[in-house]
Amino acid sequence: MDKLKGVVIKTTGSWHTAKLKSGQLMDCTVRGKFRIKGIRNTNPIAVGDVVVVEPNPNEPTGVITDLEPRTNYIIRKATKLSKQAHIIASNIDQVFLLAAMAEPETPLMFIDRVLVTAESYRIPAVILFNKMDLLDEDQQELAEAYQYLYESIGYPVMLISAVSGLNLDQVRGKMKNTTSVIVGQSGVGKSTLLNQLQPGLGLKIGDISEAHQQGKHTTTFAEMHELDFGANIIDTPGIRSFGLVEVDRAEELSHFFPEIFEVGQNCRFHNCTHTHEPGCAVKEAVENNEIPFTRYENYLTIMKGDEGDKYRKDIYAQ
Ligand SMILES: Nc1nc2c(ncn2[C@@H]2O[C@H](COP(=O)(O)OP(=O)(O)OP(=O)(O)O)[C@@H](O)[C@H]2O)c(=O)[nH]1
Ligand SMILES: [Mg+2]
Ligand SMILES: [Zn+2]
Repeated sequence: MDKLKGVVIKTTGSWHTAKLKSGQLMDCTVRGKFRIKGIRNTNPIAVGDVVVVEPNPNEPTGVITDLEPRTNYIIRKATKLSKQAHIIASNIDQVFLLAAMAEPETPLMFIDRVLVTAESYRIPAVILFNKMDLLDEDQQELAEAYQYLYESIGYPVMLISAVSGLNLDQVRGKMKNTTSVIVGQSGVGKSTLLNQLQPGLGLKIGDISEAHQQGKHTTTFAEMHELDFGANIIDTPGIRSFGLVEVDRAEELSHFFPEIFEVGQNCRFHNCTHTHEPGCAVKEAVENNEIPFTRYENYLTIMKGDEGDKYRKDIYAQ
């Protein structure tokens, strides 16, 4: 039978749902081995993959026989201690990082690690602060300060509420005509936001645990949704740990902090790590409040690494 081309919109264990050119959805298994050079990934096929499908005779199912090269992908660790990686999504134009000032509060460290990962894959990132309807005046001011902080670096930031509808038109505008992935901790409202953007989508939504102020990992598989205003959005399960960024030399980490990289051009040493060197323009800029202190602090934390291995920076998001 003829082979068909499709995009994977959902993967659950050994079954993958491909959307074929005709618009038809087909559940498929995989034949063959698909590996990414240099990483050990637990899932051979991810949401966003462009695949070749061979339909099974006399059945509505098919077999994925080929995978087109991915333009990009984002990965997370398969489990906290594992050296294996799980591909969250591939072939994406944009990452929407959904954060919240409350219930659960997103640490800036989480935001910075996600941004580093997005930079390392050269995928533009947009930051959304959700649940603005829950905030008192002081918290709102803090959210505005964070908006200023990240916008001054160059990241678009939107203060939104998936419940009240605040600024969702801005979000739609940014999503339109793209394939984007939405990531964030469990409970920040990723699925709620998509349900609001597209009434009737009917994604499952979880509670926030009162004891821990965390979500309950309601979304368990990544899935791509085609929204009527013209956007493909991949909803993902809440993440604790994000991708892995491998840097060959310590000074490379600053490539993923755009403002540190820019100022770092003026350091005395071209291979300055901005930690201890004399004539460091970055340290001076931090002292003069030209580089946000929280960003520099998080740069140092990531630089130190979580596993003590100098050349391997594991980017945990909490
Ligand atoms: N007050 C308020 N609550 C919100 C908002 N957005 C989401 N929530 C609530 O937050 C809780 C978690 O929402 P979900 O959409 O399930 O969160 P998620 O990010 O998809 O979580 P996982 O699927 O577990 O990763 C639900 O009780 C939502 O009603 C918001 O803007 N304001
Ligand atoms: Mg969800
Ligand atoms: Zn320096």
